[in-house]
Amino acid sequence: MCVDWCIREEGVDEKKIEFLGNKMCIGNGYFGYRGTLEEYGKDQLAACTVSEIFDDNGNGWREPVNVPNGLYTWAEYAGEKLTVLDAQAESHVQELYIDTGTHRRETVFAAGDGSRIKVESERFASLSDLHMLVMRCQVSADRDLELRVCTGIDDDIWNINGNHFAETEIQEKDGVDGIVCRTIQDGRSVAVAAKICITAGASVTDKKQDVTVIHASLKKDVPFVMEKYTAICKETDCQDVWESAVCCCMESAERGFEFLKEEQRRLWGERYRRLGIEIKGDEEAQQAVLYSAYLLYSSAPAHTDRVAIPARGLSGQVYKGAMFWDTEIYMLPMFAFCDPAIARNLVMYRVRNLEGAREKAAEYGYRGAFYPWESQENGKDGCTLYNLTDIFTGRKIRTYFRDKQIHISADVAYGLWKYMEVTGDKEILLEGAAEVILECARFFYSYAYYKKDKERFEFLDVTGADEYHERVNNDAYTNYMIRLTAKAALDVLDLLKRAYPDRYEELMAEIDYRDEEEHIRDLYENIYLPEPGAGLVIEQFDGYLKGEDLSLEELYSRIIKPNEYLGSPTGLTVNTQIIKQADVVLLMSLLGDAFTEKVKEKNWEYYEPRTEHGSSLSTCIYALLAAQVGKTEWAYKYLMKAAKIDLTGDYKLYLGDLYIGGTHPAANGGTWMVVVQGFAGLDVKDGGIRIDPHLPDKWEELKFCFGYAGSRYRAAVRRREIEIRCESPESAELKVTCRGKEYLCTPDESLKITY
Ligand code: IFM
Repeated sequence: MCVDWCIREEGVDEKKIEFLGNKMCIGNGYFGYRGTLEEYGKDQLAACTVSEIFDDNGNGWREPVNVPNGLYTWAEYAGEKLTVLDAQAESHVQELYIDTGTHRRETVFAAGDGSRIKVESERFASLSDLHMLVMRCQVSADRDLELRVCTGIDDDIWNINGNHFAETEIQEKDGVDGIVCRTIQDGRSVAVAAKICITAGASVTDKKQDVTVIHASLKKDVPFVMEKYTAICKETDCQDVWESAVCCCMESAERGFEFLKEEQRRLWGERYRRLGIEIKGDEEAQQAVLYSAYLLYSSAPAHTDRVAIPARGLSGQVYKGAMFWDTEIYMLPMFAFCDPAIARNLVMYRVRNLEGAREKAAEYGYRGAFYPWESQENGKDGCTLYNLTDIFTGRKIRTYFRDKQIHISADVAYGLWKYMEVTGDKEILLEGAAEVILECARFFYSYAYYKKDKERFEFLDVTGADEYHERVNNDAYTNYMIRLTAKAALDVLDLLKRAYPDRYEELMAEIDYRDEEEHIRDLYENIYLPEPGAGLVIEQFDGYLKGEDLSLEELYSRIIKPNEYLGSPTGLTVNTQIIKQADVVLLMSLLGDAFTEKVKEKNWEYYEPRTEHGSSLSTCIYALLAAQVGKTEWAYKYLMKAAKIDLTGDYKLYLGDLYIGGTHPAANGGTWMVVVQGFAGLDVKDGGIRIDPHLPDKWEELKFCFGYAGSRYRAAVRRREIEIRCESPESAELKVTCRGKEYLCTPDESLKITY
């Protein structure tokens, strides 16, 4: 496979510091480290964000904590700090190697006396020991000279809402330096420890205010080399965080940089092999698609189901480090098809947090489970009621994201159901997934309004996927997804009765559900589903089509201030048909079989010019549906927007005065969906899979891997031919549908379909 694994940026540009911090981010699901330089501090948004530890210090809202920066390092020569912020950089390059998850920098400084001093570093977030952030720095010069390399653990760190640590204790043991911190709200401990190993170059070391100063005598072109093994240990998985951190540092130093880097290559290689994506004829798309997968994997909790993937990954604290419906709808598909152990963690996270969802439903006077809009590690909703600020008046805006996005519970149920369909893992029902689906359905029944004259259930005062229009009635996406939840609940009940009758009886008693079945059936049979109307368009919500129908250009011409908020209650899109993100189009891309090709096409064409793509969740869905209905040129255009979002930085940085920068895992997951579920047309269908390709013109061949019901497959889609090979010898036959015809894929020979 011909892939350019290196993402590269040349030159120093202070305006790009924040953007590169996201673009060049590394992570291993345990922590993320922004793509900043070693000499950077809080003003450059240097941050190591950990998963699972959140804090509310009373200054804003609860957010994940950034821990002290163990990579903090710079060189000094002749009294001058050799950093891109202080000195003249003759050349500078920053690179991210996604095949090993390694960030690299190389800067040549031109010193006042004419000498050239080169500073290089490499770092990675280890996949073989998730606690470890490993770095190697190298300094060399074009003549003999004396310089200093300074390195420490910087505890004056960037936080959106200010300091999160009540106490920080400096520690030292066996040549390992560190800091143990305890959060303000819950007193949770995190330790950051670092061991320095000088592996080349004569030097003497001393300490100045917790910074280790290394005096290095450089010989012309002979580098000074230092390795720094930084461990991050949290009390979520370490009994004594400091002792564990010391141990981790020692062990990693023992294994050494090269060994750990080889492990990175092997472990990242396994991930890319699981995806198996090869795009022949389009190197640009190939790189962007793999980069998206890299970012998504970097934030994925392979080690735990205590958290899922935050909306901005582990690239910082934005969006409160919270997990949204983005996980189920956008990120889960790639893992369900390619890495089911991670998919299981993601769905089990919701199972673990059922209680929080029950409490939220009760808080609003409903029964069942109302999942949070911004879910944190404790399953509670981190969303504040006044989430935004009006930049004209400076007043807080009462938003209804938390109160009215009831579709989240349907997305959770949908995700669980899809996970089971793809992986065949029905056992998860006995581990709590059954309750989740049943309680989500119960919530919807308790929320529903039965409209007597029309003899149907309606859903009033909700907010759909399009957040610009809040508090609407009968949002199409919401209603269809609720029906699906009711169906899933009925199927769960049937399955339990048939396959696990004892558990069924127990559960009915435990959650007092016996009478509920009839309610859920009633809801399923009598819910109002907006149907295609004039021009086959499904109205996004009651009255949407009466909104002012204007172009995006016209809307933009009305903007007064660059970051003004366009949505409810007073933004420019209110009372217009301009929407923030895919909504009806999302519905059709997820529940494709419920609509005819013509209806899908017409709705895509209607909503596309009216969509502002003000959310990173939008373009991938327009690409997905376009690919599914054979609008491949449009699909390709939108795919590239989604796949390159974190490469180009083409995204909103502010909602009003709220900073929302970071990486975009939903778009990253959506990118995989477009390629595999859009262009190859893969989905589960009737106890097998369906594959209905529509390749973009320039793609000669698309290869990918997927799993179904515990077996692994490799597929190659060409212009007129599909080839599927089973890679699990003990598999049952797989039913494959293509263009409406059925085929069987057996483990011993590859299936070739001409389409
Ligand atoms: O969940 C999304 C929402 O749909 C649009 N605004 C951003 C959220 C987090 O990505």
